[in-house]
Amino acid sequence: MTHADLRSDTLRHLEFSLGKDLPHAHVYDVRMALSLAVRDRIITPWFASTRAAYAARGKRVYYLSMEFLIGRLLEDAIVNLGLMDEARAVCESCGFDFATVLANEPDAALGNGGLGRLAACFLDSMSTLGCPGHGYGIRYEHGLFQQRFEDGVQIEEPEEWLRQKHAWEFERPEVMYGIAFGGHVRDHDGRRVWEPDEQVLAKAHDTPVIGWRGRWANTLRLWGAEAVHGFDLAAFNRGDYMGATAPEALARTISRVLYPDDTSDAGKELRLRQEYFFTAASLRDILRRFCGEHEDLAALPRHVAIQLNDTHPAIAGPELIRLLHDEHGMDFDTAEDTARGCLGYTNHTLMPEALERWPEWLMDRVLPRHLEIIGRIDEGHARAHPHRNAHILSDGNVNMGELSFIMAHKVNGVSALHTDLVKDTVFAELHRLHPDRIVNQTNGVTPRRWIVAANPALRKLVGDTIGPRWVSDLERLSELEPHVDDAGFMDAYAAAKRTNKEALARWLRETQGVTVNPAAMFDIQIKRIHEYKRQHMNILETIALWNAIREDPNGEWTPRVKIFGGKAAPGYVLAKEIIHLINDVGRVINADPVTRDWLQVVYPPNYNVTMAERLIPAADLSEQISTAGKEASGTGNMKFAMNGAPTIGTLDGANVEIRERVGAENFFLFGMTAPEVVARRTVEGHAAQAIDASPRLAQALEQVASGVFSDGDTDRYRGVVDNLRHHDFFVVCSDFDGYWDAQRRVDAAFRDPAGWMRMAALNTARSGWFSSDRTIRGYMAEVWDIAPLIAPASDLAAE
Ligand code: T68
Repeated sequence: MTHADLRSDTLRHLEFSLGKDLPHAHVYDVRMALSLAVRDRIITPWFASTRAAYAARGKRVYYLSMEFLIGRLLEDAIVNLGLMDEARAVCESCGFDFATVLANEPDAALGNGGLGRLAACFLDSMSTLGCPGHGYGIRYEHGLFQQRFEDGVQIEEPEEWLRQKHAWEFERPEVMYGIAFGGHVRDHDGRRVWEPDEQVLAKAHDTPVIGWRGRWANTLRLWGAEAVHGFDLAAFNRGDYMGATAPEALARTISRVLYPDDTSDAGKELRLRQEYFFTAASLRDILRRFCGEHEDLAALPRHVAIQLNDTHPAIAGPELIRLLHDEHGMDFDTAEDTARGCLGYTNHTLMPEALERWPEWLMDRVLPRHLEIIGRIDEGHARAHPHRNAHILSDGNVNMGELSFIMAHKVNGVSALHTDLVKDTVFAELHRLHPDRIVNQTNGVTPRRWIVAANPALRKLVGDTIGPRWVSDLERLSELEPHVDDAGFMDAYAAAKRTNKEALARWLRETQGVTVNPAAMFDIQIKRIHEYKRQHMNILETIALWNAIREDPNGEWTPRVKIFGGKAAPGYVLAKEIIHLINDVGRVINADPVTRDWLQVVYPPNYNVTMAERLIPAADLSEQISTAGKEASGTGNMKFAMNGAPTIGTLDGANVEIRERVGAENFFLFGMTAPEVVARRTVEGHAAQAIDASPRLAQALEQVASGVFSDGDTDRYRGVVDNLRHHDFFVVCSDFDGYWDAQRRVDAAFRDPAGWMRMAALNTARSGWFSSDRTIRGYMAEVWDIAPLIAPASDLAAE
């Protein structure tokens, strides 16, 4: 395909799909027209993949996730289709800057953080590998809230990504299911029959997901909620205009918002309804597809693998049993075994407050038949394991973790350490009863988005050095390793990093009005704000560093820009206090002429996928400093490493595996191990002890408490300070000195530019294992038992 084709298709869409001619086109029109022209090029491989999947009569994977944090899609599609140069030329020939056109696309924030972004990376890898499947989720009208700062305080505003037409989706009004809620269960001739009292329609919206070089495309199917009878004409005719639209508004609430909560179950009935809504619609769709091809429902596990992304779709177990038993007449035990044969469950957290539990009374009110089925599953499990001590139903609650475990044939953690902890802690008892069920699948990230699209400078250098095959076979990055001794390569590697840092500096100047020195170390911590991720430890270390520089302004310092990004759940008071503190500290430090050349703090608001794509390629240092045992895996840590930012971090989540692979000498380790953290917590007064032993920490805390950063207000940070001094569950105080020391090792290392760049390049060369292609291969072999339908891309001749 040539540039002329893409241009004429874009102009055709501009005219006939957007109703504009070029002289009057706005950047929106050009972006939409280009998106449609690119989308046209996905259709043929998409159809071909669908046909191939049907022809194979084999197995398909269904990835059920409440969240798909896909971000922008145009550049991704262009990159995968290899249309970069053409697309740029089209924009320029139309008089538009390519980057401006790409930036016009809203960032689809249909997720909170790691869990949602992982689902998006998995879709990309499944399409790249030719693993036939669908992603199933919710088409939220409002994605994760938009964050802005008012005097340093987080303000949440609604996200409006669907104000404009979504260029990538196909609405499927013919694929619509009625999803029932509430009511009662009655006995009819010895059969239990659910008589619900409410129905909401689930309508499908499909987005094709194209893999590398367009060799395969799967579908992301998102459900939108609609009313069965959307408009009450009688009410309207009576003049009750609000009442007339009430049924529609009520039904739509189900797909209205993404819960902005990545820590604890929202505890709301609406959340349970959302979970059932999309799970039930997806299962109906899966069975419809299966029944179109096969007769015998007992064969379901041979054709259907359903993966539960955390417990949010856990109701899939009882719902599938309900469909097979109540509606298709399969006997209960066979239905249960059949469902289990299809289901896999991925655990993403060990934090007790994040494990979903629903009160039985609520489950009974919303899903009465499901509660009965859950009771029967629990009883069956108890009969089979009389001495067990793990219950689905306990203390008036339905434990969704236990339900997911018992209803899945495989359960997985998301990093080696996390999987070990899953076996030893949350599911110790169930693991003892089912010793073969838990497997590990360490997370990964797609190099198409996180290197090829996000870091063109590095992409070019890698391609020029080792050829093009690494993109679909990331372990080939190891071929870069011999080149770290080649001065020419290392100069180019440093130049690529410098280019990215200058681009970030420009963006910070233009959008935040902040001037930073691109020669300074860009030290970045971007992730959801949470006590366990310990952004407050980072800002306390920043204060201590500021104090140290002020005491010895002529000392040997390393210039640093500390960059933060991330949102706090709106109801998480302490996390919001931490955001305020970072902004306050930044305001004071950035105004200090003594330290200005050495230390700056920057916190651009509204961190999202698009901002991550900008920040990660420009990073020198990756902050992965969670309390050991708390971060299930992390995926940002992998993106930083492959983009050449060494980690300062604890032995937590996938940091452990990153360190093993990049080499201990290319990783700044500090802090207690997971067992040491557990032991430390049992020491009475551990925080006070640690503060007493660390004058630096004591001083920084005292400055925060006494109002140095809050215009003398001694109340503002009472929450954070008191928590650290008296409680400190996340052992910030006990890890502080270790963190400080590691940061000084970082300073020293950064003062040797050649040594630092070597470390950065080795991080790139040795992080190929963290491709989500490797992760998906693992799921295919060990959880889904499915083979790809295309040959490995690495078998292809180089382009
Ligand atoms: C993250 N979990 C883990 N949860 O914290 C992270 N939770 O270590 C891991 O790398 C990542 O999952 C992928 O495995 C989350 O992101 C949520 O976002 C979430 C959302 C709703 C409710 C609970």
